[in-house]
Amino acid sequence: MSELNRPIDIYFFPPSPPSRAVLLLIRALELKHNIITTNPAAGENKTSKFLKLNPLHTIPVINDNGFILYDSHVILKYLVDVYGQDDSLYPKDPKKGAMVNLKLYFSACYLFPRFLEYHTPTVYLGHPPCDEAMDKLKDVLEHLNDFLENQNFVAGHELTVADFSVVTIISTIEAAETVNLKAFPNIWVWFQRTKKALETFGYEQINQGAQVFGKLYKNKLSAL
Ligand SMILES: N[C@@H](CCC(=O)N[C@@H](CS)C(=O)NCC(=O)O)C(=O)O
Repeated sequence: MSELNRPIDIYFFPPSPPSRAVLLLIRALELKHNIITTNPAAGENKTSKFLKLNPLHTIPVINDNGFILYDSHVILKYLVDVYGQDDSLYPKDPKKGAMVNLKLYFSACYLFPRFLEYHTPTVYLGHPPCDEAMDKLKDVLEHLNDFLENQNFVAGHELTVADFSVVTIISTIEAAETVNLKAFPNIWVWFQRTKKALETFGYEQINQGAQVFGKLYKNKLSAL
């Protein structure tokens, strides 16, 4: 439950990986919440009301008793800092915390942008997929695969918020069938392990949005 005992508002859209990462954490921390469905494709992120919350017009956004925050990676850390029963999902130890940051920034600056660069021209503009964007996506997956050599989760041996961020992107790639994830064996094993670890937080239900995105992408592709 939030500090003032009011539910946290989350502006969310199911196909959006960063939205799902935050909702999964809200469920994992058992926080009372209201889901405010906000569809960017329908311009719901560009209303003057929404732009007051987030001038960058992205989802997810949270409103925690008047404290407004956007960017999923920032929200993930904030929620554990404020509401975590312990610091396991985002360790307070500076070095362990830095390892989580490293992978959150990897997700924010490399994995998600390359995911978007490959998929969105097809989904939103009906353009054919671009080979160069695929090479860049595979390159970032190679790095993720290397990070996962000899460790169970993306930031080390324990599940952290970095896994929440990365798994919602990887599951969307799987649903869109853009890359054969089994060709990245460490990612594949980690993916199965992480889904299992997140099962009790409603992973399957929350992550149905990945299938929605996957279907949309495949429909656009077959219409080309
Ligand atoms: N760095 C942001 C990225 C969020 C983001 O790009 N969200 C997409 C949906 S997946 C969005 O809202 N796009 C609409 C727009 O950019 O106008 C985060 O992690 O929250």
